[in-house]
Amino acid sequence: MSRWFQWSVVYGLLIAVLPCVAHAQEAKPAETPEQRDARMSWWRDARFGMFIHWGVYSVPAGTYNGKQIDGIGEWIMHNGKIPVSEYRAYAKQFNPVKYDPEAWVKMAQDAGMKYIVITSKHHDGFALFDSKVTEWDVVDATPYGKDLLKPLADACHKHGMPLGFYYSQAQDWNHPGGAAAQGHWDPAQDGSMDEYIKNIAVPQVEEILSNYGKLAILWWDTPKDMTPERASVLFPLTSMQPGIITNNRLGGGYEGDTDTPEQHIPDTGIEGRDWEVCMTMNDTWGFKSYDDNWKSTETLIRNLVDIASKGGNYLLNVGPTSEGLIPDPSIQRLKEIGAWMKVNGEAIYGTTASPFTNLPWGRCTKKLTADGGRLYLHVFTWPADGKLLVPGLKTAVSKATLLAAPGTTLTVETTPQGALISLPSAAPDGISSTIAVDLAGPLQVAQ
Ligand code: JFZ
Repeated sequence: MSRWFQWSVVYGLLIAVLPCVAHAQEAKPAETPEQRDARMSWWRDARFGMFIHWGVYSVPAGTYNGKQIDGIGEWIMHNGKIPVSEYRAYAKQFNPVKYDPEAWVKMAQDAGMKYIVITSKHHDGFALFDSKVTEWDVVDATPYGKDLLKPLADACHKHGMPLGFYYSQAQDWNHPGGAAAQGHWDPAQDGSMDEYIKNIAVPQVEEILSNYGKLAILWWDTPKDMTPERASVLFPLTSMQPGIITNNRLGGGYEGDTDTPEQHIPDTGIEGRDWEVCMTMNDTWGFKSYDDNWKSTETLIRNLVDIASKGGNYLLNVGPTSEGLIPDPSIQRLKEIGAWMKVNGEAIYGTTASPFTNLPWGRCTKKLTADGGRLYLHVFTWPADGKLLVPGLKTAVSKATLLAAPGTTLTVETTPQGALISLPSAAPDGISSTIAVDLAGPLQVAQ
């Protein structure tokens, strides 16, 4: 069993077992379920966000000393066991002169993404912001010399795009005492983790929560060696941003607001939890010059539909280059997803999970009201005979239309097996075509 898999199992267990330990510590006694629902509602409606992994690792871009280093690009220092001094030298080549945060926000919006989460500091300890507690940041260590988060925050606030920061609170491969998944490989990394938390993690979390205006999300990551005591000095800082949403990766038993399945889609929703699948478009979060294993737009759109049909969010990643450019294959996919969202977005935003367990032809999302509401049928496999059975649907249908052709009305027949919808011979969209089904009364589905 690989070390990585072992670590993943341990990490998964930690997330699962520890909440009972510290849940009481984190519960916001003042927050009622209704208040929590109000705090989460924009996020639940959003369904789709952009993840940005950016940092000095985009300079080596997967290659060290002429060798391609296995694994995800932002882990090159760890996987290549690169000494601190050698890794820091890469910062001299990190010069994102082509960085255009306004364009990034517009790209996300045009793709139908409703929030952005960017790495403020990843495991390599490099801060994309002007930190007063270290020289290992974009202002002091690079020729670029300017804070990268500030212009992005300004652009997000200007365009009404909720912004989140990812922060690696435990792993830090450059500051003494920071944790490392498989232990330190350079004596320069050695030191007290409690000193690291006190002198770097706590003040930097305060910086990112204080200096960039309204922050919607704090995305903790990898709670390596994070005890309840250590986590208990970090979690309270989030009260600096009222309403902020946090995830389940702080550690120390703090389960936060959202679960974070990574690089896979759970078979079903996660009972009683808000959850968000984070995923790369190729195989790396941070830019790698030779990772061309791009998922198709079909896969990405069907992932979004599948996740929404289970009640989750999709946080889809881009990994910009050291010049500040999002790779063209990512841009292309975002454009194609955006074109699909223009027609079908209402079937994703503000929807809740499917009432059906298995639809052989695709997925379902829904927007229910007290007297009925609307089902959205996402048809991946268009029926050759033009007949689509919605198995078990017992509620009468008042109207059925194609989102791609809102003027059309589809014929619906009620059968003992469910509702049978007559469809045109050709699917409006080869990836996923959406049928809006208005219910004539409260939803009833035979199980
Ligand atoms: C973490 C980071 O290490 C990675 O670089 C990236 O930022 C990703 C979004 O988050 O990766 C993880 C975290 C948790 C698990 C696996 C990879 N896990 O629980 O198995």
